Amino acid sequence: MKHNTMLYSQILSAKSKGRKLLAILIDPDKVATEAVPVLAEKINQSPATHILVGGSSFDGHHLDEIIIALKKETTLPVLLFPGNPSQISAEADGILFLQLLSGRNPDYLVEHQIDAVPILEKTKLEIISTGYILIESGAETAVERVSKTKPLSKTNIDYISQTAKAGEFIGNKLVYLEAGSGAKHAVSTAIIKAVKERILVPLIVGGGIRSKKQIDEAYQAGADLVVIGTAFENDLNFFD
Ligand code: 1GP
Repeated sequence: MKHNTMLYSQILSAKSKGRKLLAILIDPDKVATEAVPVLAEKINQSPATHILVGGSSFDGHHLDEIIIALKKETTLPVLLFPGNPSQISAEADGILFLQLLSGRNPDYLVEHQIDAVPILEKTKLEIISTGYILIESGAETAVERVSKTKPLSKTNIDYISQTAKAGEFIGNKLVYLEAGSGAKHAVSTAIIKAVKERILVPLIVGGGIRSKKQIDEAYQAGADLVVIGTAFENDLNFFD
């Protein structure tokens, strides 16, 4: 099956025009299908440009239903943000095909990716190779627990940007700096700046961002796309 290709071009075009992107993350473990219409209405009223769907330990059980329900109510592109290969749905538009570059667990560097191939080959999902870098954020996060990997030290900024650049050299089309969902501290602007200066591909930043001010600071520092999960989950009027 031929895979879609439009979403990445749109991200590149937004980056070249300096148009900042915003993704709302939906963790299907925390959302019932019946709740989607209200959620989607709020998403439509927000400045979001993308919807990410996924979670660290979700088993994929009602993923298709959630995405079908979302697509009924909103025209925003839906990108999978999977914690494992069971979180693949042909109903989405694309997938962040993640490689956990900060960790040294082969499952999350290559094994899950190989397992995902036969599933992805049956879909048209746009596959966007994404270097995923977990940064220390003050407490253990679900990504750390589930992947059994350590985040990168937030003080070794040069090593973080070196890791991001390695992702780009490997062929990652996006780099995602992740503090972890509900993180105590978001990725610092110093880290975002250093990574931005070193890479050419678009930069995603997420984890622990709780205010509009923090979103703006991440953009100012160089994030092309900011991800908001918990703050919106806790307050559907977050963007009002
Ligand atoms: C998590 O980066 C995302 O993978 C979003 O994090 O839930 O803290 O917004 P929050």
